[in-house]
Amino acid sequence: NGQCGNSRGALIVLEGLDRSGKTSQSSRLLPYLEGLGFPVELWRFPDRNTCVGEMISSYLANKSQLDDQTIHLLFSANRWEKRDCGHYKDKNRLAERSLMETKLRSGTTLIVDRYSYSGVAFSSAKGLDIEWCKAPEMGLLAPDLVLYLDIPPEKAAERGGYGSERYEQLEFQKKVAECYKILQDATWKTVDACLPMEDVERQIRESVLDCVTTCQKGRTLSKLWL
Ligand code: 2DT
Repeated sequence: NGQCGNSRGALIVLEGLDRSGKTSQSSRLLPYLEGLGFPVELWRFPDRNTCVGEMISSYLANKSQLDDQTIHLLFSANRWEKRDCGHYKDKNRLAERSLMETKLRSGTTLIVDRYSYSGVAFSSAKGLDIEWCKAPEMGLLAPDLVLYLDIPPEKAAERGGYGSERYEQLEFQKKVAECYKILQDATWKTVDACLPMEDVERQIRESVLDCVTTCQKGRTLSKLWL
């Protein structure tokens, strides 16, 4: 199971606007991969269960105010704290690998609902410089596959409406969509999120199986934006 560096898990990220179906699709993907016998975990960002995550959650619920730079860095810190492991391999040595990296190298595939692309897209949609937004993400693990659930902002808004959290507004989501477009790279697979759920699911499964197989064969784990 992944000893000697072979057969690592894949880092798979789902991105898209609010109401694009990321959360439904990622929770359907989990039992599918488990059923095929792959070790797999479902993660999401922000992870609201840490101290940093609580600050983010309170900001999103409009219970606290933070300036745009500060909240951006908190979102990023929330990814770094999950990357880092904070425990010791033995008494005298810091673990050499992060929590995320350890999982991947031991063969576990991670399905991640939002990642650095959300971080950059949402903050740069507020007007922050995109390079400034990317900087704190540098050195985090780069996904092997980014599934972008593509939906026109107007369509997303029609889907059961938005909640009451910050950012859940059509005009802002339009800006976020523009910023996402700038971030696309070779690891992205765009899926038409307006298709029926089963069709979206089929496309996702296909790309994910492909990716998991490539990673098992030893695709190099790389770092973001270096
Ligand atoms: P959820 O509704 O998916 O919990 O997202 N966001 C998210 C950012 O602005 N920066 C980030 O780095 C991340 C991960 C997107 C909560 C909101 O937080 C935004 C929607």
